[in-house]
Amino acid sequence: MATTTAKPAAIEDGGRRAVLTQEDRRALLRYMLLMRATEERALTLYRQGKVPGSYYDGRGQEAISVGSAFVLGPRDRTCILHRDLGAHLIRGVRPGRILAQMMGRAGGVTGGKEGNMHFGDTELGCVGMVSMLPDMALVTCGLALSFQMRKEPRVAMTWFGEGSTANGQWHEAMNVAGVRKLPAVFILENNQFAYSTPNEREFAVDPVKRAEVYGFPGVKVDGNDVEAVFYAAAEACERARSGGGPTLIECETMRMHGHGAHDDMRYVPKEMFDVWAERDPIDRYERKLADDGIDIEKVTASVKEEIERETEWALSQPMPEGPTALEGVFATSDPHLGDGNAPWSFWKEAANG
Ligand SMILES: Cc1ncc(C[n+]2csc(CCOP(=O)(O)OP(=O)(O)O)c2C)c(N)n1
Ligand SMILES: [Mg+2]
Repeated sequence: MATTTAKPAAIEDGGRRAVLTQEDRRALLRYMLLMRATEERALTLYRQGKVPGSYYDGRGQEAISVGSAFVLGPRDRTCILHRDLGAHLIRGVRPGRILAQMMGRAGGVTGGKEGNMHFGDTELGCVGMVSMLPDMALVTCGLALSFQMRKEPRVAMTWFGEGSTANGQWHEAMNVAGVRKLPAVFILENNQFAYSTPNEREFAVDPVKRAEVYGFPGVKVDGNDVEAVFYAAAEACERARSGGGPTLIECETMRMHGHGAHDDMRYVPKEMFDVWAERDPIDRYERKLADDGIDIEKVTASVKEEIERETEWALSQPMPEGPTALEGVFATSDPHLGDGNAPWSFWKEAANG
């Protein structure tokens, strides 16, 4: 059983050492702050009645999508779920496009079709989110299978909550990934609840242990420690790229808001909430980086400025024209996915030989 909580200091990726430079660490903090600022702004817009339907966020879980998506190379592909805004931001979706998406505006990622979380920028290597949980795990297997058949050293990564692991499709995805040794990385976000159902009513055995029965490693990390998530994901991506097959990474965390903005989460015991509030991933990382001499104020100020600018842009976007509702419903061309941004310094070095 390969379940571990150990954090490697540095791991190999494609024969090169996967380490985080100070610039990388500043970027990790910036993306977490950007995710939180975008979500806080979206919540304000929701309360102002500008976001139709409900609104879902990943408060408290920022270290997971940021730490894992940061590992990806440009040609890797993603299936991003509803608490993982950090992954969209890292791959290159601007906050303004996300805010416009939430408001159903023409400038949103889907051009005003759907709001909330059901989106993905195909040009940046992301499949649009499928709401039925956890069907994105199966789509991820399809992407990974195509990389394997073409003998390309690429990775497909997806994210899902612990509640999703109770569904049949999840087990089918794990099975095919294990049987075929697919280059897939599954990020399991255990945020203690599936809507109002707590962990003890969800499973009898920690879901990370299920990886073993499907024939691949399951790794458990502190999901509120962005570097722990990064190193676990880096190791998993290296395993996938080198033909070693999939990895399931369970990130232990807590959903610090209700399931959606309509949920007051009164079913969460106060003591439990308070314990997790002390472990806020952003506060923790700010303290760590400040101790290492990084100017936190500078990073915070640039995020604040960016979010103001992006909000202004999103609010200036018109509502879509009626006839556009009929466009893009079915694929009219080969739906190739484009490459995403890959901000980790490792990829710059790789490009420079
Ligand atoms: C098959 C299916 N059933 C129900 C839902 C409605 N739903 C959306 S999110 C959610 C909770 C999922 O819990 P979990 O997987 O732990 O993710 P979390 O919301 O906690 O991040 C539910 C029930 C759905 N999207 N798909
Ligand atoms: Mg959950």
